[in-house]
Amino acid sequence: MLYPIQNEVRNRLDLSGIWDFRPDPDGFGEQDGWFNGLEAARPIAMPGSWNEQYEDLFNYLGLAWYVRKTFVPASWQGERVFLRVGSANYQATVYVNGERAGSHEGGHLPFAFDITGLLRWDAENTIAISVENELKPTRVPSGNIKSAIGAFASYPRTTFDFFPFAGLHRPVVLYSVPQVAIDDLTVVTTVDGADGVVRVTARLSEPATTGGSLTLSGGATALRAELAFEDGVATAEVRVPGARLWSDKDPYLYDLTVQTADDRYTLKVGIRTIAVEGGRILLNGKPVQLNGFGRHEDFIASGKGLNLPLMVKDYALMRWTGANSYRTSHYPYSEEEMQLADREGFLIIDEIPAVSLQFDTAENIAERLRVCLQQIDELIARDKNHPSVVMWCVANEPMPRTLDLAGAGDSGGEDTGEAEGKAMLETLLARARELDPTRLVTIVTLMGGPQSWMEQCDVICMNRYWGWYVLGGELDKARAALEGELDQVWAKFGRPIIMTEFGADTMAGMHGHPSVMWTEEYQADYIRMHLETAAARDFVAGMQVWNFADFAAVQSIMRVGGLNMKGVFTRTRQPKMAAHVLREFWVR
Ligand code: GCB
Repeated sequence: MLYPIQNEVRNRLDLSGIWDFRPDPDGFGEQDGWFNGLEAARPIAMPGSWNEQYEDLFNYLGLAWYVRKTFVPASWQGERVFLRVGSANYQATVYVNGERAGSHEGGHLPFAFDITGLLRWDAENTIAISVENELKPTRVPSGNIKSAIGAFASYPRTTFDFFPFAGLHRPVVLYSVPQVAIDDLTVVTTVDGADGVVRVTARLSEPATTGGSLTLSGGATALRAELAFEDGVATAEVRVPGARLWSDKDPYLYDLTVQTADDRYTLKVGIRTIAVEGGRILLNGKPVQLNGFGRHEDFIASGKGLNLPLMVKDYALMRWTGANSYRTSHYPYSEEEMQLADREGFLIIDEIPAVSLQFDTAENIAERLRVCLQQIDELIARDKNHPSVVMWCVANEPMPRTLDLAGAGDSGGEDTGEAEGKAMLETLLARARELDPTRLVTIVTLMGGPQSWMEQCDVICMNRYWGWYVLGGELDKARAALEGELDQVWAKFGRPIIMTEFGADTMAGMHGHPSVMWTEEYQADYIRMHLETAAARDFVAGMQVWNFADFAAVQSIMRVGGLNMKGVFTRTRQPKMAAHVLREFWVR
């Protein structure tokens, strides 16, 4: 799943802009031929969530249609043309000139269909995409589940704590490639003394036996190797003497160009290694701390739609706090985000949309397992060449049927679904490892969940809310509980721990002395307490505050104004006091 690029042999036409739009709550669109054009259409921005663009569509999650017309440049004739959707949440069907081109299930990941045979070269083409985001128990993530546990009795009825934004969230593009194209590239880097070793596997769209080459360039370096394709696959290696390694401090990128008889593709490559040793995470053989955030793709008006100015600003704000890392909680972020992370030197925990997995009935579990495996396959295919991605996360807070919040994961003999959970989670971890043995894999665990679910993780990732959901207002007791749990988990597993979430809801502008819950002072004290606790423990390899910014959640008694307010920045990106605490600890 290569990112579409423009060069001398490949073309790309971005269809972002204002499209025609119409909700289809009764599902008549297909039989009434809405793919040919919409009557009574309203304008909508693509990319963008429809929920934030129209007040009457705020809670609408049913079927809706996007339509626009476009010419395809005549110079593309003779090439293969694809229509690619960056992300459609949740289920989408694409039509070109009235013909069905294909369907895709699952948000946050790209998909493409070969539409060469459906195109008109002498007239405008009608592109239609129907999308729906109904909340269903078998979807990932799930909704409308009766047995959902937790404090999130909410409207809409999600099992997760963020707004279920719907629509075309990332650009729809047309792109063309030569008949025999470079279909896929896998780049693996290792370090040998002062040398970097870059191993490239290239796959063609046809099982051809042919020649090609690769060039790695950067600074004074320009290294070349031959590619001998057999059955459409070739592997070659280049050794880079005195390589400039990629890191969070020096995110140096080389240009890798692969050339075949007809095609050419250029990719940014960072030479780096990632490993675990005892309680440390090693980047290029040296201990590294992952300091930063859990985040969301979320903003006023754009919803979960790609918002490039916001993205650049958020990186600048994260840098201002001294952060060098984040997790793509709770779904894959845009490809543009990952490119920026490579360039800016952020260490990414890359997560599939498996948030709050439930272990209810065997049929539901099996169906979700199928979807999760597809999401792992698609995510790794998309992101495997990003140096910034250091870890795959296959689930956030899988949910046992009952929770032991006061203890550390001993539910007292009840049937928690621990066995079913373990079987499914270990299948997911194994899949990620099999597809990419070069990165770390993990599950982000829930407070009070079974510790046996951590057993196969390279790094133990813990979301903990001591001092908020448990022992709220009692930071001294919370500190003792946190210390006790961290030390116990370290003693048991002997692996690095990242606190992937800890946070306190905070109403910007609310103050208190003494500090009480919801005030800026309380959040600042809470975060300071966590960072001090971590600093005293070498095995804590990362601290990611929940959350970078306030974000849209579902309506419930837990979420003032429908917002989760655990951001250290407000939704409009103004710092709360806690952001300055982060600077004290992280800016070096
Ligand atoms: C969690 C979830 C996250 C929530 C957060 C909270 O554990 O992983 O999605 O938003 O808690 O604020 O409750």
